[in-house]
Amino acid sequence: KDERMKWWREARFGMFIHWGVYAQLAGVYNGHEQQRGGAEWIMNRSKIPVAEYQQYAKQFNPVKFNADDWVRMAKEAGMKYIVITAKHHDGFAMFGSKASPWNIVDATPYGKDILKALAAACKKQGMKLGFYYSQAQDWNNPGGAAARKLMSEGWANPDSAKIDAFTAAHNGHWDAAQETSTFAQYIDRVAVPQVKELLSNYGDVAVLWWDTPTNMTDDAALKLQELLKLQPRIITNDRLKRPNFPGDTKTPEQKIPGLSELDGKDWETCMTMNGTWGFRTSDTKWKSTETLIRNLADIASKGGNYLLNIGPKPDGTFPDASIERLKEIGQWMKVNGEA
Ligand code: FUL
Repeated sequence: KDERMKWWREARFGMFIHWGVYAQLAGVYNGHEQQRGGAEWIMNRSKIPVAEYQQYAKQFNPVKFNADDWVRMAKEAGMKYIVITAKHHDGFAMFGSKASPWNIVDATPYGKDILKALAAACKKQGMKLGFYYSQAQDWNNPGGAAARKLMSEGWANPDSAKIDAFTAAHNGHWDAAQETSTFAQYIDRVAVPQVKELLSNYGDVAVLWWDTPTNMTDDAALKLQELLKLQPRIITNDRLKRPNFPGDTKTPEQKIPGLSELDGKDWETCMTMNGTWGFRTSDTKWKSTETLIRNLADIASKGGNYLLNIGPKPDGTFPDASIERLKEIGQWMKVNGEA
């Protein structure tokens, strides 16, 4: 394990990327600002019906996406690995998938596999690439889980009372289309085959980043964990299923542990640059470069890794404020970072 963990322990700094159809909405649904939560949660927060949400994919056409640029920006900032959302909770696969038509190749005018391009650019530039995969929550593929976030917590459809009651009675779902399969069927038909695709079709995969184990069973977790054998050197986190699937790394979110909280296990703090993981037009509360550098130094001095997030725009480019901060961090790293 030590040999396998070596590069990760030395890396210290990585780029998280949250990108999907939600970038197209950018925190606004039917003219209403999403209330609370990251913009990648808008389908759930605003209780957007499945058929309606899927229409946004028809607008998703990131023609300015350039994988080489992304990897270069990460590299110049001193980052040693990238973890991108292969599929977030909205169930949208950013890769070509035979397991579900709800993917970037089959459902968008763009029609190309983002992960293929990114994997090629990473290989060329010597950058490690990992995949975030929301194994349990999936609001579009039938049978996927949905965390219970009630409409009373924010704006939703005008007939919210009805959906609220439905949501409460249906395990967090708000649309009957979400319930045409069971969770076990969703695991077998979507999650297992997609993780197999991710671990087979993109060369070396450095990290598998599971998230939100809502409704996970041991049976489902074992099936997914088994697939990791396809990439014997892969590193995985502690979010597959709690508490009995600890993985390799702990994942403090938006916070840096104090010295007394450290227990000798490997850890990685993931953090946003503003207040959202997915792109949101109205979120302009950017942390200063100085704050970001202080966070990195604090984390590195305590033996952790810093996974700093970018929420690309729907056209495929990074927000200007993110680019600016990456550049400034890079300048500091040139003088102060380890080689
Ligand atoms: C959370 C998710 O629900 C957020 O959307 C984001 O992906 C964050 C890194 O993990 O649990």
